Amino acid sequence: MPTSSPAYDPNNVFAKILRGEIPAERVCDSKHSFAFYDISPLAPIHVLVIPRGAYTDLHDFISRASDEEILDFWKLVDKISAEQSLIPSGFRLISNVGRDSGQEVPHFHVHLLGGHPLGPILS
Ligand code: DGP
Repeated sequence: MPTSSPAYDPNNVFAKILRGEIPAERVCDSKHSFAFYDISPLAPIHVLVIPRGAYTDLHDFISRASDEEILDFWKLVDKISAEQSLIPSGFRLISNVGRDSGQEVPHFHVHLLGGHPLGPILS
């Protein structure tokens, strides 16, 4: 795995979860990725999927992670959507990137939301 970028804050809350310093309700995991329930769910099912590597956001992840890490990550997202019975009813993936998005935690993550009708994305 590559070393972290200068902008990566190793004390962000998801880095602490990965190090086991604070608890999280695990959903499942893989060699390079980890999934857990959001502490403030916005839907009946609200899972966060993160890479184990130190990446700040989507761009950082895609530009620095190995193809193996990237494939592992998206395969885990897909596996969770099936395991949580979100297929065929549907679900939503969101990844906030940077200040304008309101990204709170500077460790790349995808929100996987579902379990009821979600309504228009910009409502
Ligand atoms: P974002 O705004 O995209 O950076 O979303 C960060 C999400 O992380 C937000 O929905 C709340 C969640 N979150 C923050 N701190 C914790 C925590 O300590 N545990 C868990 N499980 N989720 C957290």
